[in-house]
Amino acid sequence: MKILGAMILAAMASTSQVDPLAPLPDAPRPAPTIVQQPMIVAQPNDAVTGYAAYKMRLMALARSAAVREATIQSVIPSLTLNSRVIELDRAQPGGTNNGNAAPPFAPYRRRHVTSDLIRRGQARYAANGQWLNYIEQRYGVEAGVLLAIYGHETSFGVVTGGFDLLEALGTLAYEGRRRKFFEEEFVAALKLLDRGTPRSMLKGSWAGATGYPQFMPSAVLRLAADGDGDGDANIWRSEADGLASIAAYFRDAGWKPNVHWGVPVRVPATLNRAAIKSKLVAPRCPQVYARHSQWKTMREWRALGVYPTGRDLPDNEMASLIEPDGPGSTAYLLTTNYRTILDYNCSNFYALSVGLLADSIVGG
Ligand SMILES: [Ca+2]
Repeated sequence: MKILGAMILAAMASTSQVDPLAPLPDAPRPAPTIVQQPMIVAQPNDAVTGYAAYKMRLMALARSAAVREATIQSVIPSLTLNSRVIELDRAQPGGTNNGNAAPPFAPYRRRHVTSDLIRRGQARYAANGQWLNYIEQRYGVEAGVLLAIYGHETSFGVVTGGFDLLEALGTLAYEGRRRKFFEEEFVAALKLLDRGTPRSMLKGSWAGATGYPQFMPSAVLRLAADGDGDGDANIWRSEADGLASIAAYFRDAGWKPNVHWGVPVRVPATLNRAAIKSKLVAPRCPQVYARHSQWKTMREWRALGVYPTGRDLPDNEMASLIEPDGPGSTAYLLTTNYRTILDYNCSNFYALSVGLLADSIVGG
């Protein structure tokens, strides 16, 4: 989830169509070759020697974070590099910005707000009213949005990733593109082991996201929640716990109860776009926020001739405008809660399709 943000951002700014919501890129490896060590990167001697030395650093980091010595010894000495993880990481745009136009939203939306996801989301919504209500009440986050995140991230638990998290995170930390980030996540994964989570449970995407919410290990430590009331927060086996954990994440990121994410609107052709352009530069993923207009109240938007086409928002609600495919196409007014979805995954396409899927599941 979150760590894909920069990649998605870069993808949006480039013509290369990197799709953050495609099934996680951890399909089974191609048929095994005869090489006995497929997990080792090219230049095996250099990489192995280098990694052996680097693992000493991982051990030191783990010790300074008070990870139990038995946990350290059970994981790090036998840890190997995963060449597939390196390959997938290097295939990412890596934050380069070539200044090309963003790809269109409409086809993305068709791929990610599908009748299949809507149907399966509706079935879950109908069947699990009791615990969904409980989670909604407890965290103040709409069940539709929780189900939409769950559907988008893992196709409702079908695709949660099969990479060994410690191996993937150790590899990414060693590779070094975002070393500090992955070192911290590696240590967080060790702490999950300390806390009693079995290694066999710690599977996920090549980029280290795990479980139904596709949390990074530090988010699991901080926010995993018990949604079914059995006293345990298991984001890998309990859907209710997975959704409660997503809700905990949203509440922590500032989601306000009873404020919808946004609404589709009709924009008059005469609207002066230059006059509503935002002058703020966001500290985090600025290219994503740059596509949002200035904030105005719904009353002010109506005065400019911008009207919701379906569901409405209160007059005093603040919203900013996005026209993902430019003037004359679809347009949405977005509330502060939309930004919480961006906190989960910083991509306008992601956040819009989560909102639209939520509306289709629960009824906009
Ligand atoms: Ca539970």
